[in-house]
Amino acid sequence: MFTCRLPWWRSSATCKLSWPGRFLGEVPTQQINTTTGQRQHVGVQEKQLLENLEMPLVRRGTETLYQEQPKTGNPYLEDALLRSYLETHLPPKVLEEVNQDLERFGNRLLTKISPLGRECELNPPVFRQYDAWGQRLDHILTCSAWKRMKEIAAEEGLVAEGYERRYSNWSRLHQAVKLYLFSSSSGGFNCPLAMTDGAAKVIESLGTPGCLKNAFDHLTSRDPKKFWTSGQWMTERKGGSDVAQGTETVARKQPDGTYRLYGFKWFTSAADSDMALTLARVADAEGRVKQGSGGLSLFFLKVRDEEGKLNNIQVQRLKDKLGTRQMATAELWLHGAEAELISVEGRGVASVSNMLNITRIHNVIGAVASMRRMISLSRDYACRRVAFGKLLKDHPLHMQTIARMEVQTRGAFLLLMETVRLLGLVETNAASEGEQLLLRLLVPVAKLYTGKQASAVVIEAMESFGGQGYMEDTGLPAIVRDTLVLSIWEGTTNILSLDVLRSLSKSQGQAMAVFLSTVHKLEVASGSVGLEAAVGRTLGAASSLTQFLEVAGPGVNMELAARDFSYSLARIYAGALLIEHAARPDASSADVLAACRWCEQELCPVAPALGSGSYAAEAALQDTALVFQSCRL
Ligand code: UCC
Repeated sequence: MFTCRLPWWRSSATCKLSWPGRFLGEVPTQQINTTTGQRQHVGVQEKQLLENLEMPLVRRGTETLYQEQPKTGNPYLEDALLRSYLETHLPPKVLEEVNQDLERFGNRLLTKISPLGRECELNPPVFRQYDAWGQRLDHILTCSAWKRMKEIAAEEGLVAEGYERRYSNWSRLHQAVKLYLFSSSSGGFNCPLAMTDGAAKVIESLGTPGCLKNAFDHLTSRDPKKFWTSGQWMTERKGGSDVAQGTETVARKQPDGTYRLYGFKWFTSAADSDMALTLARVADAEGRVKQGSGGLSLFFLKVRDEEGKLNNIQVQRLKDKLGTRQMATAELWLHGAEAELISVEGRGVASVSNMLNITRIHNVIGAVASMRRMISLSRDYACRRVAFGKLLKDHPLHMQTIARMEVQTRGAFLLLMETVRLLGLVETNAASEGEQLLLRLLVPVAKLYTGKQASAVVIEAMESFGGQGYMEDTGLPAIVRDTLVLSIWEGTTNILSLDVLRSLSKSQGQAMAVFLSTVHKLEVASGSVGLEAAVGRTLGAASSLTQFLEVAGPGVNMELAARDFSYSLARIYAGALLIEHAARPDASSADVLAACRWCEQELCPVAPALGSGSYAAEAALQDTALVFQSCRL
């Protein structure tokens, strides 16, 4: 029989315990029975926790796993990074008010909103197409908790906050933080809010023309009776990503100047919304339409009339999705839906991109919120669950795993805050040209990177609960399912990587110059104790990126490099933000550790891959061969 003789393998008669906030040192251990009858070594501090498990079998009725469920408190008060970020950046007067509002909101989330969110998950929308007598109904029935979420969203100003601008450029940040706290308790209602915010943004960008004033007032209302949500109907059968080629819907002009839309929308999220923005091709007098991006225009429509009758729209069916099941996503036929043209004809994609950039920021909010939620639960569980004679939190490997998730979440969080900070500046005309370009660049970078991070983190976090993480009634699988969509909708990772290239080429390299000069401001932090190496690695990665751009000539297929290039931007910029946060005089040791750990990873993956020829034309041929030759001998 093989016997391992390595010193770390031997069991110890004592264990080290650290309780939240204090170190208990070495404590005597004793043996105790658990539900499974195993005798485990535990410290006296854990005895209390395990007493329930000592209950005689006869009193237990059925043999079940018996433990307290993981719990979290006020999500605002428990989020040290969020609070320190706000304390660092908000002017004192704004901080005072925002702090009060967030503490109150955190309590509301904990006591009232979270249970509603769970109710939404358990009562997904139902589609009733016909009544008993064969009459077409097309009713999408949503539960009372979903309806209540809409009222709460209005009361809390979850969209309004961003447009009232009572804190000037900081209002967007305040709004984003509320949405971040709301997101994982919202029962999927964050999705309609994303599109509602995006629609308000489009209307505002158009100068809030008279015909859209009423809609704007509804979208940004704090009155639950008046508040509207909006859909964003972009996806058709031929194109989710390739909107320019895939959009078949035709708009026919009416004598009164309005339009009627004819087509089929394949994927319309929050189909119970009050209004929608959608793309269509305007037909000329002969019924011809222009193909491609230049043939697309943007339209506004109301989904129902005052009596609740659908606007010449038929619901074909609800989508059977992996997640976000709380929210109705439908296939819709437009049989002459009345609509108003709201963009310049042929400028539909450019106009709707204002909406896309906002919904992509919401996507980042959702990603960071899911990670934070799962880590909070995982951390709490680690303080309750005993395995191999001690709490999970006393297993270094377990804590290493959670710490890695924490580092990822912190990087993502600061990327989100930075994006929203820039958005606030741009919207209040306080941004420099460089900051405007940086915002345009960071939105796709943050969306694509955090979407992927969130998927990885929530799956890892699910595993930290063992088999319980896989159990539907814990609520954990729902969080995982809802997170997995974040790298898909609002533009997949590759589409967003190409958008990063679009933003760089449109600015003719200026955006890249601003990016690099912003990262180089880090040099001031290089004197901060404990951060020297992190600063060195981040600046080194920025140099590698610069070199990559210098040598990336005709031999490099930038499309092939787009994803690694975007990841490099995300990692370098998040590294810079983590270092900046850790270099504050009142930074915590966790802030410093997180910055250092983040910067230990490969910060510029595009550089080594260039060296190995991954972006050469032959590499593309090799990739194709690898994929297709793998299916035959
Ligand atoms: O899935 C959907 C709804 C789900 C619910 C969402 C809720 C989210 C909640 C999160 C909370 C948890 S709706 C469907 C989502 N679909 C997409 O995101 C589409 C993905 N595809 C793309 O993004 C493509 O890149 C396209 C469609 C934008 C490519 O279109 P084109 O027409 O081929 O692209 P062009 O020709 O390059 O761009 C046309 C114009 C250009 O401006 P000009 O003409 O002035 O040069 C571009 O610079 O549009 C401009 N443009 C942009 N401008 C394109 N994209 C952008 C942008 N992002 N920002 C600014």
